[in-house]
Amino acid sequence: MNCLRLGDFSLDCPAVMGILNVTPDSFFDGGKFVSASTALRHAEAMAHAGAAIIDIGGESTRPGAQGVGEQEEIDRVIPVIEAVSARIDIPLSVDTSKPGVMRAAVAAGAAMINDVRALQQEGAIEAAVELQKPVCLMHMQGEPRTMQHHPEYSDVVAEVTQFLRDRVAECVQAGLDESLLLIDPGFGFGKAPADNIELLANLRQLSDMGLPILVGVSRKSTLGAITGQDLDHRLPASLAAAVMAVDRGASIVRAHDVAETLDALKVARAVIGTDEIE
Ligand code: 7PJ
Repeated sequence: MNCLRLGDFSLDCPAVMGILNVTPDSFFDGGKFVSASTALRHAEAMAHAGAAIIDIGGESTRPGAQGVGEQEEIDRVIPVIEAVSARIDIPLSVDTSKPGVMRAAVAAGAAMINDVRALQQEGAIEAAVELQKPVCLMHMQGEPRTMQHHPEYSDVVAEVTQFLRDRVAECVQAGLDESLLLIDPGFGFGKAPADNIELLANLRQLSDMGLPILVGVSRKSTLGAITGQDLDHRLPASLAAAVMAVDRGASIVRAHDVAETLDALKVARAVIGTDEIE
């Protein structure tokens, strides 16, 4: 069963998107894969472990993170995208909000754009329309530097759903076909643990929009709040959350631990059957 075409690739869903942060400050793997050669090795390991996509990011969006300039982000991600796309036959996604980074990344071989700001940065929609690549639109309340200070919702599920509906409508109106869009509730982005849990429990409501759902739950702090485990001990909790998300309609799970997540999704796929996964 295919859930998304990425250029020459069609994905079998539920699929794992492996995370490759080329940042000095990401919350779990910050600083580990900054050079192109270590990044390439990690990308190869994730591809070997069964990742369907590798998501490459040069700006940390962890709570409290400061932004980086466009040129610095380009200098971080482009050599890695070039090195990985030259060596590994796997679609690459670029985790960015900046139009200049989107253009440079696609020119270097990226097949998809993953934007935690849902193309709201100035010029981002125009860049995406020009590039005509699949785009993941994610919900975030506020900005990374301050988003965890006072997240506030009267109905988190309704508000996130409405935001994504509005963004999809604006993107379609601007010239992006719906078939190029994915949606993501943005776990941990301006949300308290109770908000994240409510969103995960009600993820099905997002599938009414008829678009593939991407989720990122890997090692996030809500899992720490639930289990009491620190970052290094959140893999079992991450796998449980991934399976819950797929059971509620998620097509792509963004994860640090590719082999383990893929095994968990295979069990979900065997039990749920692929037909029910849109
Ligand atoms: C997400 C993301 C997510 C999407 C990050 C981390 C924090 N992109 N980028 N969804 N999280 N689409 O790596 O856990 O949840 S950065």
